[in-house]
Amino acid sequence: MKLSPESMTLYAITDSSWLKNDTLANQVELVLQGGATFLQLREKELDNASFLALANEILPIARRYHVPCVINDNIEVALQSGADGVHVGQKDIQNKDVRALIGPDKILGISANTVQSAIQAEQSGADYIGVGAVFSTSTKKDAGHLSMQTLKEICQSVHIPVVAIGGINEQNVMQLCGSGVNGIAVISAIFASPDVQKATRNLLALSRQMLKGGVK
Ligand code: TZP
Ligand code: MG
Repeated sequence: MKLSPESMTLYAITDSSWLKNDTLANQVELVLQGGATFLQLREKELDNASFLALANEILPIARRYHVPCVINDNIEVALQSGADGVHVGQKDIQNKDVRALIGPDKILGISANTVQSAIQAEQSGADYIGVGAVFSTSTKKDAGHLSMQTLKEICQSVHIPVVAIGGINEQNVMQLCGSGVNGIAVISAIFASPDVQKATRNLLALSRQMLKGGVK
């Protein structure tokens, strides 16, 4: 199996716009030391060449920690960098067979926020589904809000791991208890934190607790 459900426990997504006086490579190293179980490079402001250069810099770091690293949206950058896979949204997959483009061995993550799109994503060869926004977030302006009921129904409708995303922080992780998700995906609660390593460690512990059903 190229993707263990456990790798979804704490899925960290980069956003260099939060960087202050550090490099993304250093911040990623701290996040991986903190125990993140999966990494996605999501850099909306970079052109192809800069995104590829960044991927080439970050991938060896993720490899040292044996953490899978996927590229957001950009199939070309994913293939050229030799990343572990790609994560795409519903708009990115319209009229496109991403599985055929990346081949059978790369990880394919697809965003879905309805039961129908989740089932379709699984049928299109997704290895996992990202579902959100489960809480309100200012990181992705066009992310529609999703009820806990829909989240549960999506988890029950597919056979692949589901990771919840959107506005997740230390205060609300436990609300996902019993939803059926395999973990949490987080941008700002990690990368906007003054101490990314500590934030990662705390979120990892909380996610594990949530997955166990809330028992410490
Ligand atoms: N997709 C749905 S919500 C979201 C994405 C990429 C943003 C998540 O960012 P944050 O900062 O963890 O709310
Ligand atoms: Mg996208």
